Amino acid sequence: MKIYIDGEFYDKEHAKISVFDHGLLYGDGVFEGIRFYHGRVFRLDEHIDRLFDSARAICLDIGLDKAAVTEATLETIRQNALQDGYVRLVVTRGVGDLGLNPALCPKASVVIIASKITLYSPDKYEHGLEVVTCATRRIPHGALSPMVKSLNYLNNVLAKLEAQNAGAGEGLMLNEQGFVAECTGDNIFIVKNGVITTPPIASGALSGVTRSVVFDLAAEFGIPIHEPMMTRYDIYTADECFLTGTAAEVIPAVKLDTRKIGDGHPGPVTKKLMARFHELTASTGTLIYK
Ligand code: PXG
Repeated sequence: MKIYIDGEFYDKEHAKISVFDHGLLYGDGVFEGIRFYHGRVFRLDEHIDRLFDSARAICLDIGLDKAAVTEATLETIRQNALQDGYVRLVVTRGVGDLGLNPALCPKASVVIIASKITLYSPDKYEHGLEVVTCATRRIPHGALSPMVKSLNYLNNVLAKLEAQNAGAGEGLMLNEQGFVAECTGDNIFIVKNGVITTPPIASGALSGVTRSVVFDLAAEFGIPIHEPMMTRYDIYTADECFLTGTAAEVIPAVKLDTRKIGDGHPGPVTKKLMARFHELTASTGTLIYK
């Protein structure tokens, strides 16, 4: 395995960063998770744009332009001769001292790992996930924007732990007001009376790249899609529910807090979106090997 660090490629054993890196000391940095299928990177430009927005939001100068980060990402996949997999793109504040001050970190570090990813089991795509509501609330905009895909994932990690301890596949996260935000690593959607609904970004959701693909597919299918503030009531009373994420793709959710959603089986709209999503990942994206 070849890993990119600041312009050089290293074997896995030698791919190391400093213990004085503020990404480690303070979670001071940003990241992206990107998928590639059949030699094409899916929605690469959207991921790069979000990375740069996340960096801008925390005053982090990546030190490379978008074209350079894009090329480094493609080259990392090529160095590993992969056709299908997952890219983890990490930008940290870089090496500083033991104080918080980011001004003492002269240069950001860019790390790119191309690998395989473990997905939910095929059984979950066929029969659907169980979701539980987490007591851990999504971080509020006033503390750290949940739109920043930062290296501070403790909020999500702790919520994921709750879900796992409850035996559920994913955890539903509410915001400080009790409105539905998203899941620990996925956005959430429902279908009710032929209309798709998902919480607005302002609720505390990440602006998911897969979420935006569902908006495109809804337009293609002529299905209305709305973004009102949502509560658990909306999910309990939905006809269908599904989650989206780079890792999860589009996956049905059939229970919330042990209650069946709809008839407790993946619904027709969810199945249609899953099928079309797979067509898109198989046929579109940035070519890796020219
Ligand atoms: N919400 C959060 C909090 C996320 O971290 C999504 C939604 C979905 O966004 P995309 O752009 O991927 O459609 C994410 C991204 C994991 C894992 O191991 C999940 C994500 C990122 C990194 C790792 O489950 N999800």
